Amino acid sequence: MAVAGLPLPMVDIAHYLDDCKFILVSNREPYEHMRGATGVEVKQPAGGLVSALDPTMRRTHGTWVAWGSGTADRDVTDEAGRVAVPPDENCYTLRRVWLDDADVNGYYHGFANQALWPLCHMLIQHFEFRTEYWERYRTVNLRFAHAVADEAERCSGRAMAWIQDYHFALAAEYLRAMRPSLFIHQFWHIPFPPADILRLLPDGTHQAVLRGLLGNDLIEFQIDRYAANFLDCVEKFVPEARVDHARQTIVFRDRLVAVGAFPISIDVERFEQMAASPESEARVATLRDRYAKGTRQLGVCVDRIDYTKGIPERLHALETLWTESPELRERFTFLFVCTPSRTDLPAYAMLEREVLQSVMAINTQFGTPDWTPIVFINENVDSDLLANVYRAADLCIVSSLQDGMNLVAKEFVACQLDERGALILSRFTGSAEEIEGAILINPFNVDGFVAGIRTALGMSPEERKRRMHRMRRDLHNSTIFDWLDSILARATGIMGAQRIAQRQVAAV
Ligand code: ADQ
Repeated sequence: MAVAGLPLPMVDIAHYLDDCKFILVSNREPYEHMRGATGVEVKQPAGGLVSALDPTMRRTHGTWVAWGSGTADRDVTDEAGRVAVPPDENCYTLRRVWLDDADVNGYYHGFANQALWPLCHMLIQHFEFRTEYWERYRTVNLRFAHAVADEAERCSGRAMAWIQDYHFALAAEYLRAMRPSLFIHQFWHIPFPPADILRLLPDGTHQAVLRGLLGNDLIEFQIDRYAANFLDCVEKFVPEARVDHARQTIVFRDRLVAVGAFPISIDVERFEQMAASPESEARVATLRDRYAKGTRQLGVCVDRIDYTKGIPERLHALETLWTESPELRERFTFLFVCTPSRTDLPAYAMLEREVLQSVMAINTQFGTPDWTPIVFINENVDSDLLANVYRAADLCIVSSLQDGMNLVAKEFVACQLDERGALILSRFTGSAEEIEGAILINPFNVDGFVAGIRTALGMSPEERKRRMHRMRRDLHNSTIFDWLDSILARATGIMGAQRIAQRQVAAV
C-alpha cells in the first residue's frame, strides 16, 4: 500500500518480505524528539542511511530499534519505549533503547569508537582497549537484543531482523540465543581488518566479536576483501567453525552463515535533482564566479573531521603543490567543507585543532589580498548546498587512509551534471574498487598525491567528460535502492531455503 504524499522507495520491499515483519536495528534513530523553545521539536538526522531506509520502513510498517538520544524522546514514548513515526503520519514503530551516560561512554565512545573503529581502519595508533568499555558494550548489545526479541515476540508470524554496523558485533549472538529461529542479518559499514590486526583485541575478546557476528544468518560487507578478511579471521580464531572460502559460507554451531559483498550507494536521483534545481544553477554560477572565473579551477572536499579521512595528508599535498608550482597560486582555489565529528573524544578534538591551524598557516603563507587558497567551511551544511558545491567543482579529493566505501565520491559523481569535474580518489576506499574513471592516489605518498592533483588540473575537458560520463553511467546502475534490493533478495533467498530444509526435516 502506498502512503499518499510520500516518496516511494524504488524497491518494493513488501514483495520480498511477504508476511514477514521487518525489524531494523541501528545505533542512531531516524527521528529525534528535542525540547525546543516552542515545545517538542522533531529532527530527522541527515545522512544516506536514514533517507534510504525511512521510506522503506514506511512501506513495510515494521519496527526500527535505536538508541533514544533526543532530549524529549522519553516524553513521547510508551513504557516499552515505542512511538509511532513519522510524526502525524504514523507509518511504522520506532522502539527506543535507553542509554545512560556511562553506557554512551563505554559502549559508544569507548569500545565502538576507540577500539573497533580504529582497529577496523587499521589505524592502530588510535586503538585503546579498556575492560570497562568492553563490559558496557556487552551490556548494551544485550539490551538491544532484548528489545529486538520483544518486538519479534509481538508479531504473530515470522520476523526478520537487520542489524546495522560495528556498534552491534555481539547483538546477533545474544538474539539467536533468545529467538533461535529468527532470521538475522547484519551490514558492516566499515572495513573488516586482517587477522593480525583483529588479534590486537585481548585474547577472548576478538574471538567473542567473531562468535557474536556468527549469530547472523547472513553478514554483508562493502567489498569482497573485507568479506575475505572476516572468513580468514574466523578460520584462525574460531576453531569449531568450518569455513568455505569459495562459497563464502561458514558452518557454526550446526548453522550455515553466509557472507557476501554488497557495496552501498546513494539515492542518485535525489542528488541529481538537488544539483539541477533553478536555485542550484544560481548558486553554482555564484560559486564559479567567486572562485573559478575564466580558466581558474575549483577543488572541493567534504568530510566529517575523522582521522580515517586523510585530512592532514590532503592539506600537506595542497601545501606542496602551491610551494612547487607558484603559477597555480590564484589559479586554483580549494573549498573545504568539513563538519566536526565525535568531538567528545580527544583524538578528534585534537585533529580539528590541527586541521584549523594548518588551514590558517597555508592561507597565511600563500594568500594574497585578492585570494584565499583554502576556503574553509567548518560545519554540517545541508545537502542542497553540498549538491551545489559538488556541481560547481572542477575536481573533488577523497583521500581516506581507509574507508569502508565513502559516499562523498558517489555524491560528487551524481551531482556532476555538466561532466566537468575529475575525481581524485584514495585507493584505500571501498569506492576505489567500484568506480572506474577516477584518478587513484595513495594518500601516504605525498609526491604521488600531488601528481594526482596535477593530472586532474591538466586533464583536457574531453578526457574529464569521458571519465565522468562513464562514472555517472555506472553509478546509475548501482544506487542505494539496488543495494537494498540485492541484500533483501539474498536474505529472503536464504530464508526460503531454510524453510524448505526445515519442512524436509519435519517430514522425515
Ligand atoms: P562515514 O565515514 O560517516 O560512514 P562517508 O561514506 O564518508 O561516511 O559519508 C559521509 C556522509 O556525510 C556523506 O553523505 C556526506 O555528504 C556527509 N557529510 C560529510 N561532511 C559533511 C558536511 N560538512 N556537511 C554535511 N554533510 C556532510 C560509514 C563508513 C563509510 C561508508 C558509510 C556508509 O565509514 O565508509 O561509506 O558508512 O556505509
